Order: sequence, then C-alpha cells, then structure tokens
Amino acid sequence: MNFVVLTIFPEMFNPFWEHGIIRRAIDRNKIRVSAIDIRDFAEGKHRVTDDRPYGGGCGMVMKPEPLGAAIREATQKAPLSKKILLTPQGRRFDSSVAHELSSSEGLIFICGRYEGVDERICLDFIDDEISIGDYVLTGGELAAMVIIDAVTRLIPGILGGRESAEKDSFSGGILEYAQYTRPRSFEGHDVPEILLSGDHKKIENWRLETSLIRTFLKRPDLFENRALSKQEIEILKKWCVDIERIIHNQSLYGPGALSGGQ
Ligand code: 4H4
Repeated sequence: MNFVVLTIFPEMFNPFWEHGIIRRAIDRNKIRVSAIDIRDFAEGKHRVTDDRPYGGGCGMVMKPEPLGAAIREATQKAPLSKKILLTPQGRRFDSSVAHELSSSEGLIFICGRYEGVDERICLDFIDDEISIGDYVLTGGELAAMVIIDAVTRLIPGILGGRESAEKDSFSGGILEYAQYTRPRSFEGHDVPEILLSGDHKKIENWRLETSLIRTFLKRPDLFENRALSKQEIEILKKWCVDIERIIHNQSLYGPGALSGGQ
C-alpha cells in the first residue's frame, strides 16, 4: 500500500517513518511512504500557502492553488490512491473505517492547517473527508499518522499473521480481554490461574467473559450494534442469575450472607 501525505511540515513524518510497525512495514516492502511539501507548489519568494478568509473572520485558510497543484502531483505519483482530507467535519474514523481503508491501493492524505482548506479543494480534489475525533487540531498531520498506523497494522503479514489484528479490541465489535505476561505476581496481583492451566477451551471462555464484562462496564454502547452469539447470551444470562441471587440474599439476610459474615 502506498501512503502519500501532503503537508507544510514534511519533517514531522520522518520520526514516524523510522520506528515500530511503520518501519517494519517499509523494510518489508509492505508499504511505501512519501511526504510532499505543499510549499513547493506555492508562488513567490515566501512560498505562501495560506490567506485571509473572504467575508472576514479569524484565522487563515489554505490557498487552493498550491494545494490543488500538490494534489495533482500526488495523484500522478499514485493514480489509484484515494484522496482523504483530514478535518473535524469528516466521517468519524474507527475500526471499521480502518478495515475499509486497508483494502485501498493507496491513500493520499491532505493535511490542512490553520482553519482548514478552501472549499473548492473539497469540491474537486477530495474523495473522502475523515475526522479522528470531535476536536480541532492545529494540523491534519497527527490525524494522518493515526490513520496510517491503524491501517498499516491491518495489512496481512505486518503483525505476524492476521490473528493478532483480528483479536483486537473493536475488531469483534467488543473490547479485547485482559492481557497478562510475566511475572506471575506483580505488586500483590497474581495472573488468573486459568491462564496458567493450559486448558485452551477454558482460557478461550475466560477471555470471552472478560471481553464481555469490560465492554459492559467501559463501553456498553458497543452492544447496541453488535449481535450477541448464543454463548455470549448464556454468559450474560449467568450474570443476571448471579446478580439476582445477590439481591435476593441481601434482601433476606442482609450483607455478608454469602460469606457467612452475619
Ligand atoms: C480542518 C481545522 C478544518 C479546522 C482543520 C477545520 C482533524 C480532526 C483536525 C487542522 C485542520 C485540523 N483532522 N480529525 N479532528 N474549519 N484537523 O482537527 O472545519 O473547523 O482530522 S474547520
């Protein structure tokens, strides 16, 4: 996959290209990356890329001519790539959008600055507008890095097999299970015994149950758009029975009944 970023700060991307998953993907020729400096397409000695907004108002707007010329240059380098404008007004980036973009031939990211870009760029030069969240950044560069990182890790062979990516939080529509590694005891907290049992079916069931409970506690909204399997419904029903029993015992015997602490 080919990633091209259009920015007035191309040097922001050098550290990003040189580390971690992105570096590994480049070294393995799984992705190609490049940054185009929009200033190279600006006229005049000072290579100005912004100007005051028509109609007045605060801030500056990115001029259409240098941006349009830079996008044309990028399109020539990567003709099959999708042109994405990073903006708070775009559709919200999430796991499903990451999976959608990971099947693209390539992505060209237009990193706006200031108050955004001239609207005529959006009309004629952009295929998609994406936002990484409902807040305003000083530039689209960080948003481009977020998307490149999330999309790259989904490319087959990057994480040592799709298994890792497919077990991510959100990939199954709910949060991932609790993760543990050595040592077995840390600060008085032990690794759950079941994870040391070697019983893969029990471990799988435990992981599903911790996924469900942390989703219920942290992100119950995720259940709204996700069909529950029979097994998941059985787990949730078991919790209901357990909760009902606690409430029943409390109503009859008061707190501590289960622990015999009368
Ligand atoms: C674009 C600021 C548009 C304001 C920008 C507007 C994000 C984001 C972002 C630099 C650019 C800002 N990019 N997700 N959130 N006039 N980019 O904030 O529409 O308010 O991706 S505007």
